[in-house]
Amino acid sequence: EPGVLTVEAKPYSFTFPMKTTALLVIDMQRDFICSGGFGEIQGGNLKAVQDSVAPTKALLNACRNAGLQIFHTREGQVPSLADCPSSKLIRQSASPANTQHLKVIGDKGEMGRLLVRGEFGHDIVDELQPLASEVVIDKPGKGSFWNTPILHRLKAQGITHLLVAGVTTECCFTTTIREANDRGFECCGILQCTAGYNAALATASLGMIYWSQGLFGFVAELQPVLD
Ligand code: TIU
Repeated sequence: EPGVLTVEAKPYSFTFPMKTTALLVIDMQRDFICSGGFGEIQGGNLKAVQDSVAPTKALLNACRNAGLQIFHTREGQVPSLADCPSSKLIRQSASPANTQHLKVIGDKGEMGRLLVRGEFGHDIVDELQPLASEVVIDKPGKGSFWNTPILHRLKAQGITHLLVAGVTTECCFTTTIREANDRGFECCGILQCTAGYNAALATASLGMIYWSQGLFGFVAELQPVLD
């Protein structure tokens, strides 16, 4: 069928119509990837996530060249933190229950206030900056669908299938795939284009996506998708 592609994937090959497939790039923000950002301050190992930038750039270029629609997300709060649920703030704040984190959401870091919209650290890394024609979704939570317009934006464009990239695998990447799967989108995560701060959890998270004949979707390697 013209315009319909099939790539090798787990648990079995992933077939997607180019016209109704979007690339979704999750949270490739300085705060998660650069030193001195939120992720590193929280104890994140940056090497793996930094290594995912170049493959993600290759995927982004290929999808742009193929005319796919591109969606980017950014995790962050409004400056007042009014959209940050206490459950999120408390467990990442300097409370007696938390002796691990020295700085928390909204505190001033080297790249501005951590995970706050409008700050330098909140924005997407230089290599993956969105084009003016691409959609950017600002999300207050880990998933991309809670408290954002992404469902409506995807529906407005007739999107049925998602190629998913971004960080971190164990957090926002898989949360978003689970949310998207429940809303009827066929999702395929791209292995080399996602990474986490905890390798064991990242691997387990990817395994869970395609476990049991694709519980939440598919996982493909980058090269077959580029080909
Ligand atoms: N984007 C994303 O995954 N946000 C996180 O908070 N990740 C962590 O691993 N903490």
